[in-house]
Amino acid sequence: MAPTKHRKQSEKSYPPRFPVEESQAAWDLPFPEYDPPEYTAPQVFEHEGDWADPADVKAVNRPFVTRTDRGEVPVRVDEGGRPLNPLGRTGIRGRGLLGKWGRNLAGDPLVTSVDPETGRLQVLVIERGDSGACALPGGMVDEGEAISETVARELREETGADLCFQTSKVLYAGIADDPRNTDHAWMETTVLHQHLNPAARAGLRLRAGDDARAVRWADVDELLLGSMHASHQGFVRLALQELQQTAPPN
Ligand code: RP5
Repeated sequence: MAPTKHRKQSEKSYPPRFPVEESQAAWDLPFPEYDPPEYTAPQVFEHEGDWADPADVKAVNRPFVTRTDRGEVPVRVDEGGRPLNPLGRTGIRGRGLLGKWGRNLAGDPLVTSVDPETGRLQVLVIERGDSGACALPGGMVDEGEAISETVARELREETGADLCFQTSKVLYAGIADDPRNTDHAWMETTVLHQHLNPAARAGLRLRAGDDARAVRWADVDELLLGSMHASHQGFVRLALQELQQTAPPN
């Protein structure tokens, strides 16, 4: 999935990104004029030792790695020891709103089912409290948490739905094209997919909570896909392919 948002979009609190075209993004390519602003949100410094890393990157004692098709591989670091975004320049240095240097791990539940009234395929989405964007009800991995636990917990907290993901299909695992990404901090997510039959769908008691302003079943159409947060549009397209390759959904 080609990243675009993390070079062209930002959170409201971010300074404007230094303009970077896709052709200028790779760290190997010389770009002497590249002079992006440095930004780490105040709340990141306030939560040092809690969900955020120390301000001094040298005090971090884990290896900086990224998930690829070949498994986890080390990422490059700059002259100050700061990890470099594997997708290249983003137009902002520092960590922005992200707590961890390097990758920030998240999990996303992708729950589909068919609308019993219209017969259309739908996906369970939330309206995010921060940006108002339509999104999968995902969130950050807590220390020591298995990904299936993160996905089930985030789904429960944000939508009220209680599902088990221990045997769910991993639809995607890797970097997310998130508007919070910077040169030195980025989101990496694992997406677990579950398709519900009519009885399982009818048994859910939906109620928006935590970071979600609203929760709903949304028809999977271009209008929805074009408005989704981060890489979520791509994830729903992967789920569609998956469903088309298996039995037609019911
Ligand atoms: C996205 O941000 C991930 O795919 C996940 O849905 C989400 C995690 O961030 P928060 O919802 O916790 O802000 O990149």
